[in-house]
Amino acid sequence: MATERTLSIIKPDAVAKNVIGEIITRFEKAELKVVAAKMVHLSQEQAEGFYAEHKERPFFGDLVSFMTSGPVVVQVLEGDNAIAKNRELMGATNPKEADAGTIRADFASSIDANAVHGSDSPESAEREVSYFFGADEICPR
Ligand code: RTP
Ligand code: MG
Repeated sequence: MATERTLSIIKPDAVAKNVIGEIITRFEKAELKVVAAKMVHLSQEQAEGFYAEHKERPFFGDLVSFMTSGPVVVQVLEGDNAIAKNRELMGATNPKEADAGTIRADFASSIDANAVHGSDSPESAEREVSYFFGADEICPR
């Protein structure tokens, strides 16, 4: 299986609930390694640019205002099949539909405040990792 990198964001609701460590533990137990990490309070411009693919969607304004409502933890996770593995650990976008034991089932409160983001394809992973991190900020392990 191919080693991949994916971008993870622990969203403002999960940071506010003080479950950063519990979420990172899920990644580590699944053999995903943190190879880059930072905490940031996104500006409107950063959040709009990050979610540009959704800019015509009716929920775009709510998404940007939620993502700028407090600090987030942005990380690059590395491991076998990291992109799909992270999406499995996260669970469905709407926590009401997320499988038991997933991060969103356990920590998310709504479809907006849904605890985590994860890249959804190799193309978005590449774009999203370089959106937040320069090559010199990633530490292969
Ligand atoms: P994310 O990008 O944050 O990892 O979430 P996702 O792939 O599971 O979902 P996506 O379709 O990319 O949507 C991005 C975020 O927008 C909010 N959303 N609201 N009200 C709605 O119908 C709706 N649909 C999406 C969610 O907060 C979702 O995480
Ligand atoms: Mg998405």
